[in-house]
Amino acid sequence: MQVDRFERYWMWAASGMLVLFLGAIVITAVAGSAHPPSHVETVDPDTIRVAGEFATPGVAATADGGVTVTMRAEFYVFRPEVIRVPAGKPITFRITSPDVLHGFQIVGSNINLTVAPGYVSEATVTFTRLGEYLIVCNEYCGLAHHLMQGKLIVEARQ
Ligand SMILES: [Cu+2]
Repeated sequence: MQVDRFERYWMWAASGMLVLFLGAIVITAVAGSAHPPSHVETVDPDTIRVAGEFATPGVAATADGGVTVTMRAEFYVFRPEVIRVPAGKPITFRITSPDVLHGFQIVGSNINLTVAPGYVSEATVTFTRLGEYLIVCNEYCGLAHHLMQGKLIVEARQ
């Protein structure tokens, strides 16, 4: 079979790129411990309102000096609606939903989580700027989705 010289070059170049990119994926997966984002922690959405950590959402200090904010996103409110956290400390948000898919975005920060019923979404951030941050749901969740919002207040460290 006769293959044109330039076509052969391009076939080798395309094959080389395939090997290069596949190698990059394997190297980052093995050496860099990179893995696709996934939820590994599950909860029963039917019982989170009455049992477990999500039955009493709120802010709690952790032993390592940080803060854990346990939250529920549900039709059409975040619980708690107003959160007060200290600046300069790692804040870990743990949030789940008892009903449908919601979003949890803290405007002005890099926190943007999808909140799926049955799963716990978690992210940690340290706030350096004092003041109020708007929390919005950015996944359409129903008729009053546009009213679903909360407030985060970052206060000076006590
Ligand atoms: Cu929504």
